[in-house]
Amino acid sequence: FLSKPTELGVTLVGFSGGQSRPGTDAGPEVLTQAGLLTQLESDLGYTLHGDTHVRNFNAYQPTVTDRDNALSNSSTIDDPDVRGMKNPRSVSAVTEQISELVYAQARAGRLALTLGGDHSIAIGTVSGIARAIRERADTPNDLALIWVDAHADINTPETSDSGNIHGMPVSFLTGLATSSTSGIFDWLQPHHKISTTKLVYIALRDVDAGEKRILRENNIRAYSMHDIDRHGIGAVMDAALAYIGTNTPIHLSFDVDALDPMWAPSTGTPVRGGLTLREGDFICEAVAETGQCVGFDLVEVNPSLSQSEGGVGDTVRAGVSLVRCGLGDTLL
Ligand code: HAR
Ligand code: MN
Ligand code: MN
Ligand code: MN
Repeated sequence: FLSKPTELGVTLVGFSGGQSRPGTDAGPEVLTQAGLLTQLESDLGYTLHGDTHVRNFNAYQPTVTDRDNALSNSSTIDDPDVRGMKNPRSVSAVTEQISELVYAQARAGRLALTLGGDHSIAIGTVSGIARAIRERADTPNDLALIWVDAHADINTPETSDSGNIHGMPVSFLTGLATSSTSGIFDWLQPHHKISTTKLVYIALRDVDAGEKRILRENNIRAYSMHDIDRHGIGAVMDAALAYIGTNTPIHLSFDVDALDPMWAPSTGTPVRGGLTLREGDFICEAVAETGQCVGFDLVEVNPSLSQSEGGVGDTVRAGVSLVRCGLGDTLL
C-alpha cells in the first residue's frame, strides 16, 4: 500500500527532561556529526525535509502559573512534580511541539525520522504519526508500534518509582495513563493514541513489577531477551510482524539501551544481557523490508556517559548503523 520511501522527514530533538542525567540532549548532535544525515542522502538516496539542525528543547521553560505551589516544591522552581512526575509541564509542552512537527512530516507522506533525546520524546513522535496515519488516504489501517528497548516504558505516574517520564511514554500513548490537568498531557486526544493490540515489544529485560502487571492485564505482545535466546531474532521478528499484519503502517521506536552495553555503553540506564549489534540491525532491517515503515526513532544516546575508552564512538557507530538499517540499507 505504500511505495518505497524516498522522502525523509527529519526531526532532531535536543531534550533530556524526561530523565535526570544531563547529556541525552546531545544525542542528535553526535549522530549527525558522525555523518548520518549525509549518508542517508548520498548512500541511501533520500531527499531530506524538516530542520536538519538540532533544536534545543531543553531551553523551554514552562510559565509559572502557581508561584506558591512552585516554591513549596523542592525539585524545580518552575515545574513542580505532579502525581510524582518530574518536569511534567516541560515534557508535556516539548512533546506537544514534537507531535506537531512529526505530524506534518508524516501527513506529507514522508518517512518520519526522529533522533533524540530521551525516550519521553516518543509521546510526540508516536502521537503525531498516529494522527497523520488516521488522516492519510493511502493508509487503510491504524498505526502499529514496535518498541525496542531493555525497558517497557509503560509505567503510569502512579506505578513509577522514579517519576521519570521517559519510563511512561507508552502508558500515555495507549491511554492507560491519562491527565486532564491543564498543561500536563491534556493535549493528547484520542486521534493521537494507539491501541494496546497494535503494540509489540522486543528485547525487554528490565521491567518493573507494576509494568509486568500492566503487560499481563492488557495482554500486550512482548518478546523478551529470553524469547530471543530461545527462538532466535529471525523467528521473533517473523512472529512480531505476523502479529502486526500486512497493510498496517509501522512506527519503530528504538531505544539504544536495547543493545547490550558492550555495543552501546553511552546511555543513561544500561542493562547487561542485551541485543548484539547484529540483532539490533536485523530488527531494523526486518521492519524496513516490510515496506510498511512510516516512522523511526532512535533515542537515549548520551555522549556524556561512557564507562570505557571509546564508548561514545562505539555507541554513535551503533546508532548510525541502526538508523541506516531501519531506513532500508542493504549490503547487496
Ligand atoms: N522503569 C524505570 C522507570 O520507570 C526505568 C526506565 C528507564 N527507561 C529508559 N527508557 N531508559 O527505556 O524509571
Ligand atoms: Mn526507552
Ligand atoms: Mn489512513
Ligand atoms: Mn530503555
